[in-house]
Amino acid sequence: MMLLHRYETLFHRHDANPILKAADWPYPAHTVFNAGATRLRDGTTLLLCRVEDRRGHSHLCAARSRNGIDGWTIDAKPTLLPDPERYPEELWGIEDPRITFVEELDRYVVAYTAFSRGGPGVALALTDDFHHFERLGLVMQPDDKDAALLPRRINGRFALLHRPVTDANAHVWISFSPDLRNWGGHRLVLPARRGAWWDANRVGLSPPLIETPRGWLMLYHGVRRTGAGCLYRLGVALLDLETAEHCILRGDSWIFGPEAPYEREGDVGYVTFPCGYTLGADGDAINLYYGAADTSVALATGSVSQLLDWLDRNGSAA
Ligand code: BMA
Repeated sequence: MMLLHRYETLFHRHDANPILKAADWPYPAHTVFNAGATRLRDGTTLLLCRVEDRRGHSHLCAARSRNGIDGWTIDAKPTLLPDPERYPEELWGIEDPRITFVEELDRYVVAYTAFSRGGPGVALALTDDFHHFERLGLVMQPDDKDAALLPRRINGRFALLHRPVTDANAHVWISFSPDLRNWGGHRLVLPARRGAWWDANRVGLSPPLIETPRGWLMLYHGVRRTGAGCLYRLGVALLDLETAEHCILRGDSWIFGPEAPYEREGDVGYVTFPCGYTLGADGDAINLYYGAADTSVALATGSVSQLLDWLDRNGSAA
């Protein structure tokens, strides 16, 4: 259906963007982007940033701020470095963390991409302070990435969204586990569309799912390949609350994409890549943290209820 009204702005860029960049780092860093996010018990916003060095390898580094916008305190040295001797899957670095606080464990679970000869795979690590980490190792073998755990069990099992590459295309899947180590019950949740669509061929989960009374709200990225390269844009879908396996609504158009100069220019131009968010005290305001052009971290604000309302008007049953 053709849209007869103006496109709505669902996410508003912060004036202070980009809020974090390599020049802010206390040690040599080439680029800082694709940060996982959470709010700590004392209200501090913590960003677990992907930091790429001049070898091209990435590690993770924590930055903390009272207001989630400025005044960042950045760890003086890398917070989580690849450990290829014990975890060979991390040979070429660790990337794109997504953070989920799991009340049952009273710990944060970080899902990240471990990159090595076999390609990118999904690894998990547990922490309660972002200083000490317990690695669980690789839970999804290559080629797989863009994973995040749900904050609670679904019908008795932990649930992980992830993005395996299957038939040369890439779709979002869900898998289940009794113990975070053994995974099964794999199901396709959100397939990439085909043809001219903005989210044709390759999609992936962006930040962790947002639980709402109507279902799990999913922000996902679509990769549009063009003659000039790729465009990484953001879309929204709703998964059913009971199983998180079924997409009940999927937006037709993308809702956020590279427009600002810092999103269009950088190591990989035309990329907006959110890996985390925090919610406001009202449970509705979303602070979305995204990597801009694989070079810096930026912030955009939105609202859960507005996203749901937009989906009702611009989504279709998938
Ligand atoms: C994806 C991931 C992201 C990156 C994006 C654009 O495949 O590797 O880390 O931001 O490509 O380069």
